[in-house]
Amino acid sequence: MSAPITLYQFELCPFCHKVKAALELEGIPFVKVEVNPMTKKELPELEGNEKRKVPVIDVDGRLIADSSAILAFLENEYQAPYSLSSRGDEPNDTSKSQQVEAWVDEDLAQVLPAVIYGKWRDALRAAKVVAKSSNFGVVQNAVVRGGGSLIMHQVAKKIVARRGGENPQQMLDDEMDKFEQWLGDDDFIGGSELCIGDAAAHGCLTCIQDFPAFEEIMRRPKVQAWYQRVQALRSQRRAA
Ligand SMILES: N[C@@H](CCC(=O)N[C@@H](CS)C(=O)NCC(=O)O)C(=O)O
Repeated sequence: MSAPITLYQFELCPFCHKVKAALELEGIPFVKVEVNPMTKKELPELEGNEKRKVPVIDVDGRLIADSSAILAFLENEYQAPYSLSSRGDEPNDTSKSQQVEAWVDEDLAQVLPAVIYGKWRDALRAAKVVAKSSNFGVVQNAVVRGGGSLIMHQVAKKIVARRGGENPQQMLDDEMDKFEQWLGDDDFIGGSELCIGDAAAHGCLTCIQDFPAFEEIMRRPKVQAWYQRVQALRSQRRAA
């Protein structure tokens, strides 16, 4: 059996959570390496990742960056115990899955930081979560807590400005309206079986589970039922 996959990540990165959701839903064992957001010294050098972004996975020495490329690799090239492509008689709606994954990358993953880091108190709390889940040493942890919250707050302000200067909570409500429409009365995004779109959206939302915005999203009964359905599969399939 090959070595577990290594996932280089930031604890509060929605794209990293997207990869974690897929790994768990596919039953693939993995270990996490928390990357210091200020130095990124843990992150291996990788061609085409000039900006040195996470997530990156290491599969037996092969490095892959970008959450969508990683999910495609896991689905197409990795022999995972479970698949996120339809295997049933009733084919899942692949185009909808792709549409939802693109929405997660371009909209949901952009709007969530604006909501959770928009207020100073939340930005500080987020930076504490990152520092707590890491082992960078006393000084670096303090730098991450202080500097991290400053950067996150700036990032949030930029996102809001770029997206038209609306109220972040309103932006999130609009995005979740879209998601609810895609879901309709189905169990999963593509119909009766899980797809990559479910993994992407579930992972992205898991990223903010400790923040008030998450409770707000879970007030939508259909979204909550879907979230719990996917969560149950994640827990059941997660590799030991
Ligand atoms: N398209 C990439 C986006 C990854 C991304 O933006 N990662 C952020 C963290 S959420 C990052 O590593 N930023 C570090 C930087 O830009 O210096 C993906 O889907 O993986």
